[in-house]
Amino acid sequence: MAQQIQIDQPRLTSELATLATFTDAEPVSNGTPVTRIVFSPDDLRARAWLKELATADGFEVRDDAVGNIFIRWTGTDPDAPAVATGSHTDAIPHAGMYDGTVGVLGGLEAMRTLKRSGLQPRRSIELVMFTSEEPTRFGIGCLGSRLMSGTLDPKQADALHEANEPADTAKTLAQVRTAAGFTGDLASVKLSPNHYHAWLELHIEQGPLLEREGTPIGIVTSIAAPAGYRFTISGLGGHAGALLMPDRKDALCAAAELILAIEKHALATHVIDTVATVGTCDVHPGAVNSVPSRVVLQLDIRDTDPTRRESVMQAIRRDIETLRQRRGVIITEQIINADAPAQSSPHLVELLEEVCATDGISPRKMVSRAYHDSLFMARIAPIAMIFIPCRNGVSHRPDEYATPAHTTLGVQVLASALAKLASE
Ligand code: HGY
Ligand code: MN
Ligand code: MN
Repeated sequence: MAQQIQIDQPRLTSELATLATFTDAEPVSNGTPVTRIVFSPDDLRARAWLKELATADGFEVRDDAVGNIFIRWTGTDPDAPAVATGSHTDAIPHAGMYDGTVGVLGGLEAMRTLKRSGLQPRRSIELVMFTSEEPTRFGIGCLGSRLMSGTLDPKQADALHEANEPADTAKTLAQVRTAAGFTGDLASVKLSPNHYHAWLELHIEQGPLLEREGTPIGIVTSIAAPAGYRFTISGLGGHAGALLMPDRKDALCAAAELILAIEKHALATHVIDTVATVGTCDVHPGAVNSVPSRVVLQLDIRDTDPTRRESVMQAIRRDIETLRQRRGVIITEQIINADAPAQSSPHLVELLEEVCATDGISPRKMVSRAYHDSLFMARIAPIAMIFIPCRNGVSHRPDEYATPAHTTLGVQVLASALAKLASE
């Protein structure tokens, strides 16, 4: 199959660049910054553009009640469970232009290439663009794939509030999605476990290993398990001049100790797979001459082993108890998500190895420390992921970069694998 697969690299590169223009991020000198928050005007423009491309290619296009987009090439056996691929096009603030988009536009290019090659797939091949893979707007990632796989209750999802807006003005997912035109019942998003025959996702590695080892293709064998928590630290506010130090219950000082305790306990496992990040810190009232009375921290903690991840949380909770007593502050914990890791299908891993061998590629098997929609698609289908290198392992930054050659090779492997799976 490989010899007939001619990926249109110039078109793919140009479409990635066009998709990157759907952003309101300020230009910078060292890269292409992209901010594309779910259901923002830029996100809606990107969705419309993608649908136009797919329609022009003669594929069937639909979206579901939460805005997941499905681009389908119907096979000769239309009732057989389809082979699916895809990723996301939403982007966190000041991110890069390759995270997710390589899997969406690469998937589209793989389907076009197979169609151009004259393939008549038995199984339909379907490209999915997921809604809200990033947690930016509603505080939890993978909204579209969680609902699709039945791992998020539809009513709970609709009641999610915008995580970074003041409580009294934050909109719910229900309000935002219906305003964007997605008015269906979220319960209809869920797919049955045998809806897809197989699921593949092409993505940049978002780490340094492939580039460091000079390997052009990674085959993901497992996806680390992410968990998210919100800590609210409540102390005693007051005048920065008049409130004397011994009388203070400074919420931000307590938060600072908690952040360092989180780092300490993540490092204490001495296992490279344990990672913990406090990515947001909201200080109230946030005035230079006012002692912080309340701080809200969001913790992102991940591990390939959920038991080890939980042991880190237990150690953090012990330090929280000490902090409460010593500083006289109140610290509450709210769980946002605590997901299980996902294992790739051995059959799909082997199939990707065969495709790489045929194409003369020596791939590397690896763990994905970033989460992806594949983490949840694993609940309803056999999965595997294809990684391509990204420069210096950088991601979620404007200088995120994948070369056209690596991107094209990733799409070529994806196209060959889709063709094989569609004839199974
Ligand atoms: O955070 C992640 O792992 C993904 O990029 N949303
Ligand atoms: Mn991301
Ligand atoms: Mn991603």
